[in-house]
Amino acid sequence: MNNEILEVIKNARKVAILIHESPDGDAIGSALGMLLALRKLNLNADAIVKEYPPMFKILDGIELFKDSSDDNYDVAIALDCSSKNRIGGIEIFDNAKITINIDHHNTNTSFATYNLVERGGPACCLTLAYLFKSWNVEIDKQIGQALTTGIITDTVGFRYNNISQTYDFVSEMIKIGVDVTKLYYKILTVNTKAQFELKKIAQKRLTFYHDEKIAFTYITLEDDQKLGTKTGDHEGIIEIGKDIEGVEVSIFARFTDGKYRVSLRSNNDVDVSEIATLFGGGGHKQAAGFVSDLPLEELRDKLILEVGKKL
Ligand SMILES: [Mn+2]
Repeated sequence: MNNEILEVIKNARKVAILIHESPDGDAIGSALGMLLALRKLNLNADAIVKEYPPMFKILDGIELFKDSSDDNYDVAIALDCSSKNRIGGIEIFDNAKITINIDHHNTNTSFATYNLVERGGPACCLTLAYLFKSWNVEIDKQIGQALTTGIITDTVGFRYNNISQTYDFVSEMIKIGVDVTKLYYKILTVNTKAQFELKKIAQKRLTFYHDEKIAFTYITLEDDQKLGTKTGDHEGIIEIGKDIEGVEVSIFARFTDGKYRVSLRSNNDVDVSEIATLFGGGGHKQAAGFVSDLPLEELRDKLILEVGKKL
């Protein structure tokens, strides 16, 4: 599969690199890592990313991203997307003759011509690290910084899905000069002012269910408008409930684009990707999500009921 993908990309006139909407560090790191790797191979590629949280501006090379493109691409690569409807720039994907899907979500629907899916892997960026090695592309400091970003964010600072390969890779990256401490602080630890205020609101509203094994909280459109919230400011809210002793499942809902976007996190045995799938979404065993048209109370009640069945 790895070599087939390389052949397809080498024969392309121009390659489009696409990621999911509301991109996180893994999506952004994957797009940047892939773009830089293809440049090393002297291939013609664009990474088309409409918008991303400003903290990622510290990544070397991110200025190469295009926010839109009218170009024609014969090959399109979707990175870190569990299903086709998650892709930002779907029309570019649909217009490409050959499509490639590289991902690590359990629930990936294998939607492309070529599918390289490491189900349950800690980050798409780690999947790419192995792919680039198999292509004999040297992972230099710049590519390493991009890929490490995805690993730090998708494992939420090495808290989820710990496997030895993650540490082996990050260790290699430290050896070639990637500043992991700085990335960790700038991308994961530091809060924007709006993020801090949102966390205060979410903490105050947090409610427990089922013997305090489920934690639920939410942010309204009014909260976001009042605080001038930007992409990325909701990061870390789901962890408030998750990090409370005895909580098995943490739920966070926020209203955006006319719908509720719901995130789920599990501390132990509950597979939240199964719950997200019931509501039309997907994800991983410990981290999943979906969007819903339901009003907040109804959504909350249905979710508590379904999660309760799994406890
Ligand atoms: Mn990911």
